Amino acid sequence: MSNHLFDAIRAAATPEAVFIETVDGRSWTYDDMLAFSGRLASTLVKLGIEPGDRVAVQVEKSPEALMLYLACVRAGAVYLPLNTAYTLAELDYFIGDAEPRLVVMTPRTRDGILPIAQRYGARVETLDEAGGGSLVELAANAEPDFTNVARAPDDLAAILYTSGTTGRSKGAMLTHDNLLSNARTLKDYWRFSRADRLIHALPIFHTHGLFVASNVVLLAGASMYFLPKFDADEALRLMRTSTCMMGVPTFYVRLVQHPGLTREAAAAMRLFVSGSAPLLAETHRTFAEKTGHAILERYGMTETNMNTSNPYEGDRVAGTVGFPLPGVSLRVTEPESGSPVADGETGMIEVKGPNVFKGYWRMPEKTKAEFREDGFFITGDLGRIDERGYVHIVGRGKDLVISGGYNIYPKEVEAEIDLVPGVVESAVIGVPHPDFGEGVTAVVVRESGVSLNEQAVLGALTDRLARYKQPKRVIFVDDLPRNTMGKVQKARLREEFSDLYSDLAGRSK
Ligand code: MLC
Ligand code: AMP
Repeated sequence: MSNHLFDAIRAAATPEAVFIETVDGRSWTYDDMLAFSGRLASTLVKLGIEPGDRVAVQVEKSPEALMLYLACVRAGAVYLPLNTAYTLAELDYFIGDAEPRLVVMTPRTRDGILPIAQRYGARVETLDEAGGGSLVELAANAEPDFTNVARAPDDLAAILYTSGTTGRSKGAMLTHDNLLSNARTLKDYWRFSRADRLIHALPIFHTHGLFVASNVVLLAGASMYFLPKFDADEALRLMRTSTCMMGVPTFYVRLVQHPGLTREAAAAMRLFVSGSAPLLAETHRTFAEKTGHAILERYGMTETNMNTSNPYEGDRVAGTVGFPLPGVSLRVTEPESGSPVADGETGMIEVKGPNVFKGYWRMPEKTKAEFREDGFFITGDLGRIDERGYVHIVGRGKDLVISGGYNIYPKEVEAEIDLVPGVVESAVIGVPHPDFGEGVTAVVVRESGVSLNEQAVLGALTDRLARYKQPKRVIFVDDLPRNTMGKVQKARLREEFSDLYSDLAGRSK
């Protein structure tokens, strides 16, 4: 029986070749991966997981966690990874919305999540960063030879939540073919082969680290160093025995500030990829001066996987995201009407192709609103295509902050701040931050006579919002600037506070 995504992964696997090495010296071959993901898949079936059931996973990064994703694919389940920074309040929403049959968490967070999972009828198992936990104990006695559950190209492989500009987060439904077609395209476009070793320092609960990095390695039969998190010293050390790295711009900002980044240090490397947020042209240039490597920037999103990429051979132009990938149609339109803009003009980026998701989980109206009649997905990113065909992202039509590659929707943060006693209203903006690209910043109006300070506002958010969503600074003002329609003028606030973090320049890690 055919399992669309996993059949391709299995076909690319060389049994004895190394698949993952960790910095603490553990190592997994492709054979190990097949056996362990088989044991886990057998366990999932024994636990009653049926095709289409969601398996929610909030665990620290480990090879075992990645194999749990593969086990879900093999068992026909829908993998639902959750950022480890999410608070219990946030998890309550995700678990309630997705209704997973199983929730896998770290032993450390079990007590907090257990009542939430039980409330929604989900079973609970654990997995820790060292590869232990109740799920692994169950798997120890399970059968490694697993007959994969049949899955067609259009069947769901994963749901990844992305925050919404209005209201609650939306679960992007990704099919087997969304993931497979995109990973195949990237493997070829970026020339991945068995000879490659990737420095994997991204989290594995978002598209970049989970699908782009891991699926490309798997389909190439390549190997990777798995780092628990990004660390510039460690990345530089591993560059001597690796060939590629994929990262968010913060990785590159930190690397160019490191005295160890030299031509010699990067001599064994063939490719550095950046994405998830805009890479400053200055970072691109400095990196090239220091190493001789032009970082390859590409553009994607949770709903679409990767859409564009600078070329492997040819000019990798700083400040652009390159060309639409093979099989991906991209156009720039008038945001309201959807009609194409004149050549070279700025408008809404829309995409269509096998990479584009199936829709938002249980939100048919939201799904409909974000697609045009002819099937193009409206990304919310503003861009233009230059005379050479390179796509430039020039802004966002959506009110979104991207900090260190994580998306933060101001509305979600504003809603929490507005609940703090003494707050009249708030506006959350992103302003330039030397390390994270943009720093989440709250501009708050407080009730007259109330002695509310920055610490009190931040303290009230601790248990409500993931750490990366919490403002780095809270500024108090008498009034928020508004236009004649009464809408808060965030552009004015962004300009007024544009230097807020400039004193941190040169001090990032
Ligand atoms: C950590 N912190 C952040 C943060 N990451 N704050 C804002 N933005 C972030 N991204 C908090 C920490 O909790 C900590 O809080 C403080 O900031 C300093 O932490 P740090 O030690 O400097 O952070 P570090 O652990 O080094 O993490 C920074 C990072 C990491 C950039 C390496 O955030 C990261 O790996 N980001 C990658 C995100 C990603 O994978 N995005 C892809 C999404 S998919 P305290 O408590 O100390 O104050 C996508 C589609 C596509 O976008 O196209 O790819
Ligand atoms: P996410 O919802 O986390 O998948 O984030 C997707 C968003 O990240 C896109 O809609 C873009 O706004 C942004 N993004 C991704 N890659 C790039 C890039 N190379 N340059 C600028 N923005 C990017």
